[in-house]
Amino acid sequence: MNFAAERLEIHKHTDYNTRVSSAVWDENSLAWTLTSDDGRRYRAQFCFMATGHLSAPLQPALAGRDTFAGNTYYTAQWPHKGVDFTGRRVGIVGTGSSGVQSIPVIAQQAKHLYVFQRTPAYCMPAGSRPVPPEEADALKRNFPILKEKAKYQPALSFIEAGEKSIFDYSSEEVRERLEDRWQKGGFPFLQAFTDVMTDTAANDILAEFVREKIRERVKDPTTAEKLLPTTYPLGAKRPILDTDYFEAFNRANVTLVDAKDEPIDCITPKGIIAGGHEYEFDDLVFATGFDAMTGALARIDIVGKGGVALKEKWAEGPQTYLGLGSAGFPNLFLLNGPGSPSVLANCIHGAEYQVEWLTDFVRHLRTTGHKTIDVDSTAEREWVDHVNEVGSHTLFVRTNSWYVGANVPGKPRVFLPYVGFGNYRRKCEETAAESYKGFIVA
Ligand code: NA7
Repeated sequence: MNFAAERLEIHKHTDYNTRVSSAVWDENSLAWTLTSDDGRRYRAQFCFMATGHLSAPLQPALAGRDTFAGNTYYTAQWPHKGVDFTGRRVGIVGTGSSGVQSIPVIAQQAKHLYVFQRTPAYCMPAGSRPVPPEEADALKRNFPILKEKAKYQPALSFIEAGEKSIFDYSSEEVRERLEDRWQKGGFPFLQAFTDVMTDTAANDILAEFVREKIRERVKDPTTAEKLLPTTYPLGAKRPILDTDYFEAFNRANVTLVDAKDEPIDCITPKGIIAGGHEYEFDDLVFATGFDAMTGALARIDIVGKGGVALKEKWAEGPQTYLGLGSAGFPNLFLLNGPGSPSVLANCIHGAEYQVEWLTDFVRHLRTTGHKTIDVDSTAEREWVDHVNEVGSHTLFVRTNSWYVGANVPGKPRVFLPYVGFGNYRRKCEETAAESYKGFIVA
């Protein structure tokens, strides 16, 4: 990135242990003052908030949470040296991606593993495998072509997305198509047809396919039944890729504690009481998720023009233009921010596109002799409405998930990402072509 290279002094301040606690805009010097936990202060003309969309871990609101006398681990803050569960009794709360991916691994080591499930998960096989060198070489050679082809794809991904409705195929063709994608593993299964995330009837067909697979994978029919997701559409909570998740429940040392029969009452020094029964263990793992998309920004006191705090401005939900900036917070840019495709697209390539776009914008600012970039509040309001309008046609908004902030008590229910990278890129291109319409350059 040329912009970073031009500003090499940035690297002088690189410190991996620095946690920024506040960022305050100074209207006189037209710069941000950043303060870190250790009291050091930094001045910056521009702030790029690459703070992550799933980087603010949540502690679950469970009675007695901090009374457990054994070791407590959060999947989001896993000890870098690793944890050895050999010979230990372990309890794990949460069966989202982190739980699903930890459970089979912990089960292999632990003496006994108790899995506390509140909502069963739809999982698709990850299909992870060693890639033979010649295949890896071919992929590397083709990478620029694949990247070019993906540019206007809805998820900015290399996946060959289906181009027709599921109802354009016979049931045999649907089955064949799904089975083929299932065997290959990964997200292509979800993208076999155009209407899986917009039409409940289409979604139901894939959801039932996944439930059939769960019934095949889990030997005990009662346990299998408890693991079946039935209360929400497939993909409306973040879809999960698994390796041997359901097979873990075939092991004698794994017990599923399902909230339908045994909701968690509280945590105790010895373990967890669920449905009136106390499950005792040595180690407790929380795989309970994140304050997604806005959590990391909310944990920094960001104060913009006129002393307005970002937290106040976003009290009813995030307001951004293109997910890149928010009116009243000049020269502060969001990467993979709310209101941008972010988590619904390839996040790495999405952020790369935003960095390049913003770099061009900052270069434009400099060449035109200006100092600040702010967002026009009308453009912002229209963009927020557009994000909601597009989201309202999908099944995402009908489900309680972190996509809508439903996993954080008190968080306003707002659909956070923007659906459709292709349209987003076109809108960003138009904006730049029209002298950055919707932004205020001064
Ligand atoms: P997720 O996907 O938010 O999953 C959190 C899990 O924890 C989920 O099963 C929750 O159940 C469960 N949970 C949360 N709080 C509680 C309480 N109080 N009691 C019982 N169970 C609870 O987080 P992950 O870390 O797995 O994954 C986050 C993202 O990282 C993921 O989407 C990928 O994009 C990568 P619930 O479903 O709310 O009933």
